[in-house]
Amino acid sequence: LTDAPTLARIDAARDEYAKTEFAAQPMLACKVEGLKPRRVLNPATGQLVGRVTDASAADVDHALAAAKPWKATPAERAAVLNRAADLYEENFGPIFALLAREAGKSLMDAVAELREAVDFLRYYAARGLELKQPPLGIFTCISPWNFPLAIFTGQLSAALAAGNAVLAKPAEQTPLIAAHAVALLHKAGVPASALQLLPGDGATVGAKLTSDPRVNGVCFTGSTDTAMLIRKAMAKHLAPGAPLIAETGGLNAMIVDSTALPEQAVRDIVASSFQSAGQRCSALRCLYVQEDIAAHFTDMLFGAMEELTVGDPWHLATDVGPVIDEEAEQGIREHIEKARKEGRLLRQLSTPKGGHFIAPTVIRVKGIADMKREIFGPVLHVATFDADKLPKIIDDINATGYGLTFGLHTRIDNRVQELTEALHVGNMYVNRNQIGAVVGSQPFGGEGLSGTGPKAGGPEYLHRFTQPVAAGKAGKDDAK
Ligand code: TXE
Repeated sequence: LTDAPTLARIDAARDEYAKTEFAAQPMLACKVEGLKPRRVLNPATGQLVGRVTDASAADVDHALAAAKPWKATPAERAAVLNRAADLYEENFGPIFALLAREAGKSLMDAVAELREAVDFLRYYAARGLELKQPPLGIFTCISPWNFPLAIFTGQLSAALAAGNAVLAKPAEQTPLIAAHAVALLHKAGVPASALQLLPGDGATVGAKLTSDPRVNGVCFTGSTDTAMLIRKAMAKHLAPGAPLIAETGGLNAMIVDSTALPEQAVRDIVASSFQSAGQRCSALRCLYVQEDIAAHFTDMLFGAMEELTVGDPWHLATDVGPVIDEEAEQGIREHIEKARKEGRLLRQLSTPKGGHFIAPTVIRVKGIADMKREIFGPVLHVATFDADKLPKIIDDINATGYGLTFGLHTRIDNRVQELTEALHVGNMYVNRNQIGAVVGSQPFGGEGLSGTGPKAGGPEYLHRFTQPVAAGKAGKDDAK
């Protein structure tokens, strides 16, 4: 990341886009009505980033009527998506500024996210050339705010590469970056009827886009609760077998045993729990440290935490930015306060004033079974274990019902094998941080309450956006 040319581009973008006022509105293949514009604020400073006009109920209806699958050869579609990838790269400045100012991304996270979005465009463009089946028709893509460019782009580029028409609904918190991305995709040559943007509320715009019988499939990333609502709505209103491709939450654990290299494990834990202010579905939530090294190890961890800088991500020195909004901040604060009252708060850094900041925090738990829900912020829960209790820990992790990521720091070969076989998780990371995915080579996705599969950025993914080969098989994977 921190090579000289990238830093020079970051500097130029900061000079040019520090105060730019961005705008977003429904981008439809027909007349737009829209609601009254609302303000989008920077979660680190409370300052205005831009204004968005959300889609009205009539806009949603018109968009559904105007949507048309993308009539082009696979080679033509691939060329357009590759051109869009070039345009994303050329637009580093505004994209970077929007990721930092609208989504509160640190500079490092913003650069990595742009890279991932570009990778998705190029990867699905290439995979689309291999598809034998026709598109399903109209796909609704509903995305979250925590990767407002990468997940948004990943979903729609997969649906488009397969030839579908896309109705994209970005998260309420991050419509500006979504509008910027759609403008670039249109400029690259995606027809307006194949890609329409419908910013707006989940409960109205999102609900309509997942319960209208004209929709043939839904791609969703967000909370497990919302995925359940969508599944119910689809079962009631959409044609039988319409796929739901869902990527949801996680309750992710890591085990550090006494053979681990402590410096490396500490560095990886800090990144896994606190990078992106813990707002990653892959983030580490519950750490198990082997009892005989626990005292020394947690001291090292607290020492490493002290080096983190919490603040406005606009500055290169910032490691941990804000959480996304007031509601997120309050929910996490309540969780921390409860732990404080119960005497389980082990460490918390000091919190800067002004924005929606939560300072990195460590809370003691007996085990993952104490955690009832995903705490989507920079809060790490720590438990200790004796080696003979490993089978119980495995059972507890599996019993959460989630199955997204798992981290392991060990130098015992058998242990890797044993845990790989025993744990129901989508992505397991050994002796490294528990972060993310690499499009094409390390696909990402979970099991159980964490998602339906197939993994994003992997070879199977695009097939779910096409008509199934054998009638009657579709929908089998959606029964979760
Ligand atoms: O999610 P929602 P929120 C988890 C995380 C976080 C929690 C709540 O634990 O604290 O979810 O976040 C749209 N029909 N993750 O409230 O509500 C909504 O408008 C159709 C993990 O942001 O699921 C947005 O576009 N759509 C996660 C999208 O769903 C609806 C990332 C996600 O919002 C809808 C985000 C409805 N009825 C949150 N209701 C991850 N996997 O990384 C809402 N939406």
